[in-house]
Amino acid sequence: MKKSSLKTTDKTIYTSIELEKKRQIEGIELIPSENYVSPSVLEAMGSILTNKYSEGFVGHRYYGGNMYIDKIEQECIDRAKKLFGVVHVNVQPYSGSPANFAIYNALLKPGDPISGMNLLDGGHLTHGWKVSVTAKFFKSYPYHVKHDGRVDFEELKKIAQEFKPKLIWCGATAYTREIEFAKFAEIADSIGAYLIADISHISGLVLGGVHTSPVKYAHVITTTTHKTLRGPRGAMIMITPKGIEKDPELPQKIDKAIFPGLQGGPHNHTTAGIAVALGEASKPPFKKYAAQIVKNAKVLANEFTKRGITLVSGGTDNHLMLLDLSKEGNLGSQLEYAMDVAHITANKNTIPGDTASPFYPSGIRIGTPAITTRGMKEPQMKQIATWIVAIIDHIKAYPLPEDKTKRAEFMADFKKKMDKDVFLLNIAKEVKQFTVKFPVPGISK
Ligand code: DSN
Repeated sequence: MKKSSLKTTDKTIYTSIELEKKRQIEGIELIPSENYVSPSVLEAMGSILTNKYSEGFVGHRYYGGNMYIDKIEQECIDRAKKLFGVVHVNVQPYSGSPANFAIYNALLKPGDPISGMNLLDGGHLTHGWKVSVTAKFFKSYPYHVKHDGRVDFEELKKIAQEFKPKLIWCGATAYTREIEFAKFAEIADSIGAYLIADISHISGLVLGGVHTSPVKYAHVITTTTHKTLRGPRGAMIMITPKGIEKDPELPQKIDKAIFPGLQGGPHNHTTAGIAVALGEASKPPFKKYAAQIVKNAKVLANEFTKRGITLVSGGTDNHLMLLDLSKEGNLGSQLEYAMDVAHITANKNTIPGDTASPFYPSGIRIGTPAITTRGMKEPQMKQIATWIVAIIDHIKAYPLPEDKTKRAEFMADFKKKMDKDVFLLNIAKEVKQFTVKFPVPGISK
């Protein structure tokens, strides 16, 4: 077949990809769950492996022709087992949510009690938040964080004693402190519950040695592969020695829950990409990378604090921080938009006990994995904080209306103004000049 390229075969999609490339190059990416993959991960993802069906597992497939796919999937599993120090790994979940659904599917019956961190406090939808099927099919008793932004273990103990959850989640999407796996394990073990560590956000930090590993404490670990781990969009489920001790049949239960329980054919190009990312994470530079993520986050957090911005929990131990902008006028949504105009990308986020709403929250979540991949270090963190604080000052004149019915119209109006705002457009120009010095892996202009 003649070699063609998107540029000639599909101009519409080609143009949007090129514009997205430009956005990624010319902007500062601060969404803590995003990253830039290496050219090798991109190559694996864009490969012909996407052509193949492979329902089943290594050596037990429902389709022929899987001799090379088997090698790739086995290599991916072996790398994950060795790196994390676990007994069994399933690398087929399509992403984090299906991985977590598979846990329910494998270990619980509908209606069983569970406990996870409340979404507004930093937890994930699939840990039992009320609009997720995980709260429709199971009885969810969420735990919260205290005023200091740290997990309320006294509350979790009470939940454990009173409702006897069969499964407890630890891990979060917007939690700025070390996950205290040992404390979670003590509570889960006291009632014989499964402890599942969802380390999607921090798996790269765990491999880099800058966050405690959950392996000694949890029975099962889930993680996405595209955040600090810097692989493609996908996920893994890992069973620890402690998990096998509790239930020797866990590997079969988990595998069956993924296929045929929940999914069909695995995404083989993703599996190859995960294997490549794990290979990269096993090399010494990854440790340096992980350490720099945390160093950068601490400097950034300190700069915000010095400039009078309140941070949930007062700082960070990991790759992210949560700016509490309630006193500035519940600025979460406004700041996300204004920063976008200035080519600085972050996401609005609830803060614990938020009085606004998940759609118009009071906070902004900021993280350093992507900018650290570009080679940014401490001096650049100071510059980024300077821009963000200047933007906050600039938009303080636009607090969120108390009247909920007025918010949509207010935001539409605000966006129109910001699109033409010279102050923000000038920052965008400065950001463009600044980012040129920090190449994005895998993207050439
Ligand atoms: N969407 C992810 C995050 O941004 O943290 C969680 O699934």
